[in-house]
Amino acid sequence: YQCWSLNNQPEELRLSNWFYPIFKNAHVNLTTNWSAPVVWHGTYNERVLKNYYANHKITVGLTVFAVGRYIDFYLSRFMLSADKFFMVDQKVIMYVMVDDFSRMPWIHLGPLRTLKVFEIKREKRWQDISMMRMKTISEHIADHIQYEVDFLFCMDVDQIFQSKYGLETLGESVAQLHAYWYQANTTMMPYERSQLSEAYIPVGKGDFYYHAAVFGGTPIRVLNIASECLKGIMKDKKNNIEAVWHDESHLNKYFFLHKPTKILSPEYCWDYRQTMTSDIKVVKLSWDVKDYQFLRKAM
Ligand code: 2GW
Ligand code: MN
Repeated sequence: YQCWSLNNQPEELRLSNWFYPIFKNAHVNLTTNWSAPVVWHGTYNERVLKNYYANHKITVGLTVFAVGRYIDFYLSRFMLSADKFFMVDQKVIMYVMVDDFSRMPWIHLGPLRTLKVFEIKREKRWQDISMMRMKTISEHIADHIQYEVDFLFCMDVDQIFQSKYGLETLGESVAQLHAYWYQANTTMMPYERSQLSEAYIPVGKGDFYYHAAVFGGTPIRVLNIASECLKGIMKDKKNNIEAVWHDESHLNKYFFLHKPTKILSPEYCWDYRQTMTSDIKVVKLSWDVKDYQFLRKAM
């Protein structure tokens, strides 16, 4: 099959070496029309990746936010599962942003894992808790994260790692296919459709619907993603409009304008409430439950 040479991938990591579409499935794309790999379980060679990174030591960052009840409900499960499955045998720095240090769970992480906890102020509206993550992420990358890691992931806290989430996911800019929309036609996707919003994508345009629960890349690219999204969010605020899916709408606009260099299959952020199709071989990360009764109780 074709040998793709990937922008910014070292020679040894050309697709022909680590990415092999042995898993042929008529329903799913293995590469995009701009030649970015769509990583499914079975399309990558773990041994090749491991050997390569044995000689090219890296550190991977992971940002996660927990504000209010989300600290008590989700944070431990997220962190403990990440400790076990996220970038096994690689150096990891978890950046945890909470609105209350005193409720930070006391968690022992394995070797090769470091924890940095930051206190952030709590936004009043939940939409802002979600959207303003883009501001905090930008500030922290500019301040220190860019000097500390080679790759960075930004994730929602309401999810649990289920199996190895590894080196195959690394890239310059990485986007996550949304579990609900990966088989849909772009006209159906819940992009922002108002021209008044910075997140506007016209009907008939768009590539995929990406899930904002996971995005990543090199720190400089993630800084660009987050600061561009924040720009859109703030411009919308000035114009008194809010995109239908908040930061996710702006992220989709960003990846529409700046195509991701790697895309992760829905196995990398699966919702078990969805019917499992034969496409889904191994779930790496799954949505946690939403206990609205508990989560909505005032603090
Ligand atoms: C969010 C919604 C309603 C009530 C509370 C919160 C909330 C969110 C909160 O009380 N505390 C908190 O820490 N958060 C953070 O924001 C947390 O990191 C969480 O994972 C993230 C996004 O909120 P979440 O996960 O409840 O929203 P989802 O699962 O519907 O997320 C998708 O849509 C969001 C925008 O509406 C974001 O784009 C998100 O990235 C998407 O996955
Ligand atoms: Mn979520």
